[in-house]
Amino acid sequence: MFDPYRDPVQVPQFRSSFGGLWTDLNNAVELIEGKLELGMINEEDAQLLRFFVENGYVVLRGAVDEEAIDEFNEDIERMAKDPPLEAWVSCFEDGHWGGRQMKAGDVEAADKGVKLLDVYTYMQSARRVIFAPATTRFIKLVFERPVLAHQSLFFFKGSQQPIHQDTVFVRVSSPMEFVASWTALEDIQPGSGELVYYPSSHQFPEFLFGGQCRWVFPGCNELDRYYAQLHASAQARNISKTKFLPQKGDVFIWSADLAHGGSEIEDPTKTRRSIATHYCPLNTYPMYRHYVGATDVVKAGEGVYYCSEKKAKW
Ligand SMILES: O=C(O)CCC(=O)C(=O)O
Ligand SMILES: [Fe+2]
Repeated sequence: MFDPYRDPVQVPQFRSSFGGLWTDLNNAVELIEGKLELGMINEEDAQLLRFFVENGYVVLRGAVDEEAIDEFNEDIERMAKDPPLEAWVSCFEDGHWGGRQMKAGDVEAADKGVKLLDVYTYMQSARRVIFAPATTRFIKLVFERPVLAHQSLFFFKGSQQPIHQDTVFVRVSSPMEFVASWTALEDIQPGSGELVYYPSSHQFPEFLFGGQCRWVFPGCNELDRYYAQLHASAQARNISKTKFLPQKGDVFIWSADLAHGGSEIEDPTKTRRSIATHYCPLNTYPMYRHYVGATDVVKAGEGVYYCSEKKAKW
C-alpha cells in the first residue's frame, strides 16, 4: 500500500503506451550520467545523448567521409543510366504514388518526386555511407543492441513530404523502437526543399489511430486530424519549424517520434542529394516481413545488419 508519509515511489516511465528506447524513459538523463560515471560512454557521447533526449535529434557534423560520399554519388550516376533489376523507386505518376523498377532518366524527373529505395541492398558504397562509423556509434548507444537498417530513401531533389512522425508510416514490431539518419550528399542550398523539423516534437502528445494504433492503417481516414494535432501541438508550445542546412557529410539522426518533412522547393533547379535510412534494434523487425516479405538479414559489419522489403519483381 502506498504510504504518504514515506518517500513517494519513482517508477521510470515511457511517454508512450508503446514503450520505446531507454532514451525515451523519464529518467534518461540519470541513465546518461550513470553510463558516464561507469565509463560506458565518454563526455562527447554524453553531450550528444543529452541533446537527443531533450530535442529528439542530433546533428553529427562531418560524420561521413567526403571520399565515401563521392564514391556513392558516382555509383548512383552510373547506375541511373542503366538501372539494374533491383533498382526500385517510389514516385508520383499518373496522378498517384506508386513503386516500380527504376528507369533511365528518373534522376532528372524531379517533378515525379523520385525516391530510390533500399539502395544499400545492392550498392556497397551506399552501405559505407549509411553505416558510417560516427552514425552507427551513436545509434548503437541509443539501441544498446546491434542495428538493423531496413528502409532507405535516396533523394535527388527535395521530397516536399508533409511534416510527420515516422511512427505513423514506418512500422516496426516494437512501434517506438527505431531511429532514422539523414545524410547530406552535397552542401544543401536554401530553397532546395530542405529537411524541416519541429525540435522536441518527440515529446508531443501521441495520436492514436482508431483510438489504439501508432501507425496509420489501410482505410483509416484520420490523417488530416493527425496533421492538425501535430501543428497545434507545436503552436501551443511556441515551437517553430527549423530547416536543416547541412554541409556534405553531415548527418541528422532523429528519434521515431520527431516530426519532420521536406520543405517546399522554392528553386526547382536545385538538387537536394541525400539519403534517409531507418534502423531498428536487431531483436525487433520491420512489419513488412509479415505483410509482403523481407529479404534475409545480412551482416554488413560489426553489429550492423540490413534487410529490405521484397519488391514485386525480385
Ligand atoms: O528527406 C525528406 O524530405 C523526408 C524523409 C523522411 O521523412 C523519411 O525518410 O522518413
Ligand atoms: Fe519521415
